[in-house]
Amino acid sequence: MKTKRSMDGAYDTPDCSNKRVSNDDASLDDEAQVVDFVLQRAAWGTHGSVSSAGSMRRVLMCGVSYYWQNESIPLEDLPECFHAIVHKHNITDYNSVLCNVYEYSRSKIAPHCDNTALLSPSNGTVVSVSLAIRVSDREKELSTMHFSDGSVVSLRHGTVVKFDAHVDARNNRKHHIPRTQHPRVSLTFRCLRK
Ligand SMILES: O=C(O)CCC(=O)C(=O)O
Ligand SMILES: [Mn+2]
Repeated sequence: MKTKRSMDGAYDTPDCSNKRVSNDDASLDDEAQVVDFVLQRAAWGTHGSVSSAGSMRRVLMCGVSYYWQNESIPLEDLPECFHAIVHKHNITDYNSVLCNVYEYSRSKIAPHCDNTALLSPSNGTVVSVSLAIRVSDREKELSTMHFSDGSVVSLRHGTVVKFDAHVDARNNRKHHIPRTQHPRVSLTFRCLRK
């Protein structure tokens, strides 16, 4: 994978170059298997001339496509480990999973409201599950999520953030992730209009 030149011309140092936590898939727990699955398939997101490379974040789209035009993996083709995580966190009523890979210290997401035009009008719930890419980072703060009302959520392995994107859009409450302390994957579940 290519690294990106920063404004001053220096290369950003990868915190994680697609590190597998083990070479033996059978020995991985469900979360490590999901991380591995996402790392192997994620790519820069493209939306017209917009690329997620600008924020050093790869994406993997599953189910109904949300925003990014990348090819999407049908939900029924996801491995059992995905469903185990969904079950563990009791996540229901979704038809779209956008996986974000924050593998560089500069990996981030700029302040935004989610694209509510794409969401089901009657269900604006967004659920984000954080996973540490490295098993050795599971006890650490991986990153922080900031909301424009001043609230800050510490993102750790297993942290679930839930918000209603319709309510947030009405209140112009934006969220952003300024930087990555330790490589993280987020699984973001949405119910999109069909
Ligand atoms: O990575 C996260 O936890 C949130 C990602 C996000 O805000 C988004 O995909 O719109
Ligand atoms: Mn968002």
